[in-house]
Amino acid sequence: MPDGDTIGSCLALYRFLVDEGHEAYIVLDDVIPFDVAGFIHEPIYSVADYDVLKVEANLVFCIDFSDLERLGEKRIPLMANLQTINLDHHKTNTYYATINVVDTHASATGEIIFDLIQLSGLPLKKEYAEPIYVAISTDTGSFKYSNTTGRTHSVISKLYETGIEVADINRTLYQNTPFHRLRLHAEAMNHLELYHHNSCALIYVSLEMLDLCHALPQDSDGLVEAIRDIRGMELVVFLKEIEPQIIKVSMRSKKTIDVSAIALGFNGGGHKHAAGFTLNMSLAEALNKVRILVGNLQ
Ligand SMILES: [Mn+2]
Repeated sequence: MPDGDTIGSCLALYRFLVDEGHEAYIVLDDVIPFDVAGFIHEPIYSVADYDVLKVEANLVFCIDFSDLERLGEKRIPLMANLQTINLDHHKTNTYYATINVVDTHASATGEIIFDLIQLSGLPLKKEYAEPIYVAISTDTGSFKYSNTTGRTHSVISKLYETGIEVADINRTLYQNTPFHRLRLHAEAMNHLELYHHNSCALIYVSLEMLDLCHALPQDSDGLVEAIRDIRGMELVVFLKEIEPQIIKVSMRSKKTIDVSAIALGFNGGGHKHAAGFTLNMSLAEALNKVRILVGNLQ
C-alpha cells in the first residue's frame, strides 16, 4: 500500500508539474490510507483508468519504490518503451530507470522532491510544501527515526516559511483513528508471541480477524510500530494474511538488527529498521517459518 511519503511526494511533484504547464497524471493502483486521503484534491487514476485515457506519455516518474516488481508484472513491458525517472531513498533500490535519483541519505522521497523544486529555482508554494511535510513526517515517524537528520529539519523549516498549518496537518495524520482499527489491534495483541526475553515479538493479522473486527486490511497499519515501541523490544515481525496463500511479512527493529538484510534473503527489501517480504504459503506455514527465523536470531 502506498504510504504518506509515496502519496505526499506524488502530490507535490504533480502540483509542481501542472503549475509549470505540464499535463500530468497520478497513477496509483492501490488503497489510499485514511490518514493521507484528506490531503488529496486531485484525480488519482488506477492503471485500468489510465489505460482507458490512452495518454501518450513521454516520461514516467517512479516515486518511492525500490524495484519494478513493486509495480506488478503487467506494467514492466509498458514502461520499457518510455523514459523513466526513479526518485527514491531506499537503499535496496535497483536503479531500474533511465535516470535514477536515489538518495539513501534523504529521510523521505519527499526530501528529494523538495530538492528538485529548489533546483528548478521556482518558488516553493504552500501547495507543494504541505504534501512534502506529510511525506517527511510520516516516513520519519514524526521526526523520531534515525533517518531524521539536521538537513531534514532544515527542509522542514523551509516548508514552514510557505505558511503550512502544521497543527492541522498533524491532526489529520495522527488524531484520526477509526475505532475498528483499535479493535483489530486489540485482537492481534491477544495473539502476540514473545521471544528472547521479550526483545523479539511476532504478531499477525488473519483474514478471520479482519472479519471479526469489521476491519479493513489497512487497519493493521501502525500495529507493528506500536509493538516495536514497547520497552526492551528490538525486533517485531508482523505477518499479514492478504489472501489465503499470500502472507506479507513486515519487520521493524529498534537498534542493532538490520531487517533489510533479513528481507533480502526472502527476495524482499527495505531499510535497516523497516523492511519486508512476501511468503506464498498458508498463514500457519508462514507463522512456523517465521517462528524458526526469530527463534534462531541472536
Ligand atoms: Mn519513503
